[in-house]
Amino acid sequence: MADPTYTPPKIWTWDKESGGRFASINRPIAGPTHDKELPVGKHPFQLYSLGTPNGVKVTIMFEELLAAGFKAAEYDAWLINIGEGAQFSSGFVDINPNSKIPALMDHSTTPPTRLFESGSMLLYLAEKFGAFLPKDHYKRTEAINWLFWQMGSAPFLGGGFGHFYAYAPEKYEYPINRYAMEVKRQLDVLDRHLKVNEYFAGDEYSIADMAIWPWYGALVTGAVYDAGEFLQVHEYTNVIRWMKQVGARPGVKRGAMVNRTFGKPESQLRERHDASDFDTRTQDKLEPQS
Ligand SMILES: N[C@@H](CCC(=O)N[C@@H](CS)C(=O)NCC(=O)O)C(=O)O
Repeated sequence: MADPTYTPPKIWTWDKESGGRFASINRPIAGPTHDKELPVGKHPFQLYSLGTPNGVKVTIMFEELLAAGFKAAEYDAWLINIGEGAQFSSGFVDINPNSKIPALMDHSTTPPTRLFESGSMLLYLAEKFGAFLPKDHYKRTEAINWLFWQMGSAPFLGGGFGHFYAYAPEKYEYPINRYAMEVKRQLDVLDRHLKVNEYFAGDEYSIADMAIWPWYGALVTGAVYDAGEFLQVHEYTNVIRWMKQVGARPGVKRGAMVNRTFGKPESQLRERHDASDFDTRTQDKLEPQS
């Protein structure tokens, strides 16, 4: 049991055995740990990712673009296993110096363009294809407001609440209280907005919905950190209405399957290199149960 009244030493030192779910991959230094080139497939976009909420934002955007008829949005989605440290390969760090999924290359430009940070990818793709970002000045600004809200807020949900409630080796009241309060405040922010707006940018579905849905949509289902009862997520009825509405979109359903390594085998398309992979390469087809 760690000392609950820990007094920080004068100089912080790295405790490699600190415990917690991601202790083995967390380091206080950046840069690659090993040399490895990343594979490059046949499509203009090469995504290196995993089916976590941050990864799913981008696969939803690609599937929505393809569903809307933008054939130039074809992409290969390669699996990056962050539990095994694949985000620290030299090839990955060349794209994302921050060593976090998702990382994306656009090979349709000369030279190719690197992208890191899921919000940057959503904005880049929306501008490139002229889609899912309203044209109207006020709605466009509102979509970008909420896109940046998500980027700034989700770390309190994941890195704050999720870390201390679900992943830390021991439970402490102070950080769990602090972050439960913040996450409930965030849910109330969303709930009040969605009470008077169909989507985040008003009546237009946009990249803001794609950014927020994988985190806060999942949270109100109770699936995230198994915290539905603790946070009383059923109270946020407007978020639940929006979560169901967005979740019913075919592009969202497909995007949520890509690079997914957990859940029902038929919901996992661990790598996507062709649209037909949804029919032929889900985990139930690749590894049929006997
Ligand atoms: N702000 C980043 C967050 C990305 C992020 O936190 N990715 C996590 C998985 S959800 C990751 O790759 N973690 C691996 C690590 O921290 O080593 C984004 O939205 O792209």
